[in-house]
Amino acid sequence: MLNYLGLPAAASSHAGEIDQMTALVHWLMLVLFVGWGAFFLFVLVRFRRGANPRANYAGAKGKIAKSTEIAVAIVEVALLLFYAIPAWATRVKEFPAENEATVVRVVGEQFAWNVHYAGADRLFGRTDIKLVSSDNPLGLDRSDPNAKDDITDINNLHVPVNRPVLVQLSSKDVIHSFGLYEMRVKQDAIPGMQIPVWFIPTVTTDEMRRNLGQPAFEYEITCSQLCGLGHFRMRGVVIVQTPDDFQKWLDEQAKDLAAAR
Ligand SMILES: [Cu+2]
Repeated sequence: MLNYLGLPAAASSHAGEIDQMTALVHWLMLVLFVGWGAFFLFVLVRFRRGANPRANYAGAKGKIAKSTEIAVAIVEVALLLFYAIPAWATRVKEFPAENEATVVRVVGEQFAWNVHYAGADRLFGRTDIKLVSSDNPLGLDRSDPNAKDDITDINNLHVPVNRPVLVQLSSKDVIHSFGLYEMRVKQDAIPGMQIPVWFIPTVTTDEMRRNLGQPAFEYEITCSQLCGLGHFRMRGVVIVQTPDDFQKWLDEQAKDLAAAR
């Protein structure tokens, strides 16, 4: 719909609203650019040296310029107060209930995204920084009863379609930024903080591949904060599945976990 802006495909329930605001801001900026550009050209001609050999120390008194400036400021304040802030508030004031959402912890590190599901008991197991190793990047304490069924993964975020996804986002080392372009999600991951971010994916990966005619398409997780030398390779994928496929994946993970024990 808003393809003229070159936006990525939209695949979440709130994407349309964000795109509308992006378009609105672009149009406003275009009007300002043309308006102020024309004013600048006018001033160049009007106050050229040839027509004004002596400087006027009182300066020019332009009513139109002043009222235009005030009008632009009012429009900008209105956009912020009545559009941008309320739109942001709907994202950060209320979060989906945990029992109605796919709750997943995502922990950024140099240079990967660790993914942690609570498993069948819906309780996240204890994690401890002392247990962090290359085999256990989340430092998950498997001796904790809540951790027994926990599923972990790296750079692969499986989620079911049309159900809220509640990501509890944090970082192990430096500030990263969790960017899902097709979902119109971007949130900094900050060490020492757990920040909730949510979205409702509306198009499965398979469906999007068909829609775009790109069989290899993936919803990418990009780190959108320059976080170190390997920043460029800090990428993951979101695999949006049908509820059945997602459940199948969860069951497989649980089976692998039981086999490993
Ligand atoms: Cu990063």
